[in-house]
Amino acid sequence: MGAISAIEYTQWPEELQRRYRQSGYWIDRPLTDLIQGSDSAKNVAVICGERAFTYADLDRLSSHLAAELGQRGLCRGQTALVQLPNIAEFYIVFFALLKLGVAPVNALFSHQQLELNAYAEQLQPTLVIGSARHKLFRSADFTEQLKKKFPQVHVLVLGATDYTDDLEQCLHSPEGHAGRAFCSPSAAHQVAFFQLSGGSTGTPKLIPRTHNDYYYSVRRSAEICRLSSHTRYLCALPAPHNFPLSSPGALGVFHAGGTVILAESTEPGQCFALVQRHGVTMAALVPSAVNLWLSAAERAQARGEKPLNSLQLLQVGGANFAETVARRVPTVLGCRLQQVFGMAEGLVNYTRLDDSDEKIFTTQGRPMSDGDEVRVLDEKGNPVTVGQPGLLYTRGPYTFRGYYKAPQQNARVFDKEGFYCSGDIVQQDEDGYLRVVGRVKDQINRGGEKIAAEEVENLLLKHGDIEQVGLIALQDANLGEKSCACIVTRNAKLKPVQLRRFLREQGLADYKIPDRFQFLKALPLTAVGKIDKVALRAQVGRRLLAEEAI
Ligand code: OOB
Repeated sequence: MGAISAIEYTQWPEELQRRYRQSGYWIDRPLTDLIQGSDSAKNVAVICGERAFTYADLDRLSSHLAAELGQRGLCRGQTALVQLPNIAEFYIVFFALLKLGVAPVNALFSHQQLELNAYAEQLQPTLVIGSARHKLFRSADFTEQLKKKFPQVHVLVLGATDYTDDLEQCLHSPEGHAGRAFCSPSAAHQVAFFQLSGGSTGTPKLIPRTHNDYYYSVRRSAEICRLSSHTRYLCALPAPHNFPLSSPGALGVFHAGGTVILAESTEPGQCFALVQRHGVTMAALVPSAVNLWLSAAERAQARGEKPLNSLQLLQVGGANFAETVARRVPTVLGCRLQQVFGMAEGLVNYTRLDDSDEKIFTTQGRPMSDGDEVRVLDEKGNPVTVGQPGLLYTRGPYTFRGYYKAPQQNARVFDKEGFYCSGDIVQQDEDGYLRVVGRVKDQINRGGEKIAAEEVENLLLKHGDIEQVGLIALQDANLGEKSCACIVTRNAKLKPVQLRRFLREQGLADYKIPDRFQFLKALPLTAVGKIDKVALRAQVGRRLLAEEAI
């Protein structure tokens, strides 16, 4: 038997806990309730390729897996590292672990060794679940290395490998102990799982999410988006991300008894076919994917096709969404638009379905809950006047109170009253709607995928030829932003291709590899000797303009 103890995390102060319960935000129920409602047992919960899973299937398969894992000694209070693509097993594993009280972190499928190792170091997992579709799990090397570091770890891989147990077998092994008692979910006020932070620091941080806080955000999001058992939701963004998981995402759809249709990516060809085939009513996209959908829809219309006929609502969030593009959504895609400005740390803002066009096209929505406290402050910490830009601070019934085991970072991003500073610069109008107008965090938002500048800079600094490096964002017509590594080198012959290889060899996810390298004689510094990113961006911007003019 493993540890029964609960995972330590920063809790809300008692007074707020009381308030959140009294207001009905926290209902002290586990997230496993989401798939156990008796009304929807026969409804289809997930469609994945040619496979369909009812709620009863999700419940049975996740119980089965939980029992199987329980047999192997996994138990409440332990943690797991999971990496699966957008497939039904993602949800089966998620609920199995919740039933066992084992708290997973669900890594993105694009993550590589470096990210997985960083999560494992922080969590010390007892279980690792991967997919043989990912190169890390196709051979024994990575798991052997994990087992050396964490001798207690069990590894399960989906898809046949010859070196470890198959997840599929665990799901479908004889029903022998499905009815046997196994550990129960962690208490509702305890950690259910960990969300991934986009981050701005050297190592990616983990966000503890409790049953109480997450379940509330799911219920409230489903209500705002008016989900029902007729909702057919396309999950095309990476399933673990907070947007397609809970805003209202797949969990919101499960709460309403609707159907989630899984897509491997947001690529329009594949998605349009799924929308048409399954009568999708709602989808969630990042702005860069919206551009591709708009072009593809126009091409389809020119051919006299209407692939998106069933689509009623398109949610867009994760990165800056240009107003001009927002205005094209209803006319070109023939559906309503909802802007979503959220974060894995908690706070999610939505435009409401019955808002005026102006609000929907020009703002990123308002907080979902009356319990959300939002402050827009200037650099000295004073509130700005309505409509003026300032830093976003927030606390509330589903906004976390601290990254996992990261006291230094927590001291930086929380104020004395427990408000979290998201690093976004926003304007709030008289109705409480927010516009995201900039950010102070050292992060690149590459089509909704967040890159912490410091993480990539630290890796590049390990290269013997590099003296100084600063990673900055460059505007990009397709992705919104791309990353550019500005480098001072002692080797005039150093080439971008060598640096890209150097980063890949360290196991860095592809989306974090700089799109561009700019070699400079020196980097501008601030008065305290840090790299002046504002000046650097301006300098590189001027240079690129000059190059284009040639
Ligand atoms: C979502 O979550 P994360 O954790 O990947 O990223 C959060 C950050 C925000 O702090 C902000 O910088 C940016 O992403 N962001 C937006 C935005 N939505 C997120 N920037 C401009 N406009 C927006 N609409 O990205 C996320 C989580 C839940 C729902 C939606 C998005």
